[in-house]
Amino acid sequence: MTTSFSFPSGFHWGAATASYQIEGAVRDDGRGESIWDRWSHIPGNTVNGDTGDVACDHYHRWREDIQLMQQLGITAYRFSIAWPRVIPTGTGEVSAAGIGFYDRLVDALLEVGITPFPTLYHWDLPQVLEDDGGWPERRTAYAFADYATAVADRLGDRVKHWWTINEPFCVADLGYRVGTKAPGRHDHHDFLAAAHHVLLGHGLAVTAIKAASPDAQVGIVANVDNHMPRSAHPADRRAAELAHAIHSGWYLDPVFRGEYPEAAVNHHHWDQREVAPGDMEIISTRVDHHGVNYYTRKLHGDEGIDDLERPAPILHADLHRTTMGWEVYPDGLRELLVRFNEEYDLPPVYITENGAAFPDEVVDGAVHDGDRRDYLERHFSAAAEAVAAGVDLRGYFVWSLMDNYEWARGYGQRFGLVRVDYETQERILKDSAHWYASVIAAATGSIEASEEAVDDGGDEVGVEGLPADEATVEDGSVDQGDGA
Ligand code: IFM
Repeated sequence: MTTSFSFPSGFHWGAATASYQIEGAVRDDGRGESIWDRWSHIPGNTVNGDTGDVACDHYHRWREDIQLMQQLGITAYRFSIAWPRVIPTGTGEVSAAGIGFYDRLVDALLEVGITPFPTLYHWDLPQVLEDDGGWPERRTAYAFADYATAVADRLGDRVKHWWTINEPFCVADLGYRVGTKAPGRHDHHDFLAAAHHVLLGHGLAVTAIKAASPDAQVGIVANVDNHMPRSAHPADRRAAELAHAIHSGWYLDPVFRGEYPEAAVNHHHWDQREVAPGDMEIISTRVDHHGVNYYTRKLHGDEGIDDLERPAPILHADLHRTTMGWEVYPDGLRELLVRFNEEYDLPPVYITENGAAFPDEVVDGAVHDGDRRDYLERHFSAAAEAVAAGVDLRGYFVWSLMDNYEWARGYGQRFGLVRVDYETQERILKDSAHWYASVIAAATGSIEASEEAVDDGGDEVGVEGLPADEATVEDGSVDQGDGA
């Protein structure tokens, strides 16, 4: 089987990580405590009591990790900046050592031609701010904007692509209502307030970053499952639409329309008391790009509301799933991208995360993860179909560059293109990494063009298995400049 997919010239081929999931070194160089340091150390909160204390030790091994990126040939790297490393006390003084780490990382990436796409907040709130009320407090949004200014002041001369918040749903809903992520609260009103203030912080940060770096491109990253009805029956469709409004619309409508979705507001019985005059204008400050994290779909029928107060998803035993329990459903990516493109006035879009955890094994020093390669290949194809349908997709970041700390699920879930042995910190490129390298090489013209390719105005990549020299590319002279 040969799968082909076509993306525009200048497409960013990337991989993604997040600070707490890879850095370790939680007490080095004056880093402050984060909510994940605190919460993951409470017995019972995480599988095996796993914490991010050491993780992939990336704080000390970042040079080696950049070499891995070079082996993959990625042209862009999405990482996150740890707020408690940069401002250990949450507000106020910037740590020279903390910002220095990211300063060196950015320089080293640029030196080897990898475009940095940092995220300012991937869940590691300084604990001191949580002790002061956390995201349910309005002042946290302003503290976030000040932190954004501090980082953009120092890195904005070189970093031109920014993400404010990663997955506001997880921050607010899972962190403050469901309680399965730090800080682990179970309070409906705290969730509503946190969700609004996270979005307010995003809007404030867009302006703050641009004030420090006027040519910066800034956006937010939302996690979006495809919530689908089991059938065309109106009750099934209503359940799926409500789930979509609660999970996705709640965070996207304010950013792209300046309002919350009515069905979800009614569902959550929110009186919107936190919404001050002018907030929705701040939240809907025009963004320059938009990040989509897609992993799976959820099927809904008229099964009522689950114990998390959401339309209950239908569980099928016979579906192909990852070890996270998530169904593999590539069409959902195309469908969602096309839907968002129709419903919102979208700026250029990036897939900021997509990938899969599978039960990898090391056999004679190799990891033959055909399931991950297949997952990625099918999702690349689905994304390319969305491009053909008119979506302005500018890049794709595979989650994740390497195996890492999967939050409350600990180290058992392996999402990486690169295998990490947590005892020795040895890294091994999995088969999927070699395959991805061949895709990138074909798409970026670093290997020879072939007559098999199709001229459709993009970079048509046809890749069949390994090694890299089987890949083909239409246009050998791909512009690797900043297409976004
Ligand atoms: O590991 C996470 C990441 O931090 C946020 N998006 C989903 C990934 C897989 O669960």
